[in-house]
Amino acid sequence: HAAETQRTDLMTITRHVLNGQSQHPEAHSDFTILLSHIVLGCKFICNAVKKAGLAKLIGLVGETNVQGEEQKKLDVLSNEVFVKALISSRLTCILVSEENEEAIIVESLKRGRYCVVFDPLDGSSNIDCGVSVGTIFGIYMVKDKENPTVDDVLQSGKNMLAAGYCMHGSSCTLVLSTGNGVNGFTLDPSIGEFILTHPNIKVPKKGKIYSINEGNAKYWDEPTAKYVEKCKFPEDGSSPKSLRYIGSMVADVHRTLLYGGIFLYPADKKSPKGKLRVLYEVFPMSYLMEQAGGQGITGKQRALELLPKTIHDRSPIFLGSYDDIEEIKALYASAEETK
Ligand code: P6P
Repeated sequence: HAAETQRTDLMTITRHVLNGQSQHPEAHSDFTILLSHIVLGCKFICNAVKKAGLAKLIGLVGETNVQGEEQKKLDVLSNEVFVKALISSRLTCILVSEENEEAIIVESLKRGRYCVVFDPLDGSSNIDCGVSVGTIFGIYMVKDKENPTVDDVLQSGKNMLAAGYCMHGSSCTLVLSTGNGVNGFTLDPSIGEFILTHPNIKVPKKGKIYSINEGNAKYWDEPTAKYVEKCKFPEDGSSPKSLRYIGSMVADVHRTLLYGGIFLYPADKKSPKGKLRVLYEVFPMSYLMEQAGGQGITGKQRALELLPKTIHDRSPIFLGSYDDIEEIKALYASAEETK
């Protein structure tokens, strides 16, 4: 009987958010409607990514199709769908996308009170070899809906109301936090719904994996170099950590969230401010890590305390298990002291 109850009591993402999981009861319906439009965008992108391989195979992508239309690159298509889904919610007023140089100010008739920052297809260079890619998003409340300006999105990450990502891989998994912990949902394509499969995700306090592009070792600063050395040759005689690096942030972060360990994209001589973007990579992933009991730091400070100066600002980022982050935090702190 219990099994029967379970099967018919599907906890969809919409129900889960409506069940008061959000900290913003006053914004219940608005917030839920906004999230349902984000979910719609994620479903479309998930579907398009699955077809990408086939489309390329039969020569659709990047060439004209039977109607003579130029087939759009997947990241351009994903961006357009995501932007249109958000605007159609009539609940957004400023959108920042990795694909758009300038912030999008929604026309006043369709304006709402939320700002959404997103990367519609992060890691898209990995599509052709079938590596998982992802959609990353964060949500802010606008300061003045009548006069939205770019300052409404140049807020520190601790003001974010919600953040999440959708990983487009063997299955489509959406991981979301609205400020009350982190939950994972898997798309059931047969009914087109995201079903709760990973309730209340907690990142292990310490992990056995470190995740960094070792090809940049020549450019690392001393704290990162020392930390990676400790991972490989632990001084306390414990076994070395394993290296896992996929090169697609959503995939590397998802593994870190579930298995523990640490993901590192430090600043280095090649990228003095780091490579990853503050608003739609560093903030959403740091928000999720903290909500799951882990940490997200830039080396010197808590990542969510950063105040971006421009919408495409970059920052170094270290994400993952609480104790692993404490170790690299100590190395950066002692490097500061000896300056
Ligand atoms: P690198 C993908 O291009 C991306 O933006 C992130 O998804 C990923 O974590 C990072 O860059 C990989 O960068 O320099 O190691 O190839």
